[in-house]
Amino acid sequence: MHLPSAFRSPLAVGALAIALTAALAACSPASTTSPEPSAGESVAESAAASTNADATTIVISGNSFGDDLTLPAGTVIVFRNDDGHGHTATEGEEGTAAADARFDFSLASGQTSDQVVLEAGTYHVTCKIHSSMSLTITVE
Ligand SMILES: [Cu+2]
Repeated sequence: MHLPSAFRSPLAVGALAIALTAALAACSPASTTSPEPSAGESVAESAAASTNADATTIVISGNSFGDDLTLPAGTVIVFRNDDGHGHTATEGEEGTAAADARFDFSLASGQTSDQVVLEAGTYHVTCKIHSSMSLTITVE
């Protein structure tokens, strides 16, 4: 059995090798043109969100918000429902949200609310499920 003459020719083998090299080079990415990542930005941005480390936690337990509070303006609060059933933490009175309520959280058992930044003034807090639940936060 004889190989076709082209495969025995050193010239043809050399041409094949060059063609393969060119094909491989075409597949590899052009590394010199990829954009440089901007230094230092992405890490700082992702670290801040959704931590309650600096928030004052108002614990709901035994169908109660606990004692009335006086807090400085700018304080960040969250509500945490430690009861085995749902509550709301709602700005309002006697189970009804205020017309201009600044928050109205539905909290399942064990759930923590979003943060509220307190402004100077008085906050009345109630639960829409248990109208007798009441908390007054005086913000100075
Ligand atoms: Cu409740």
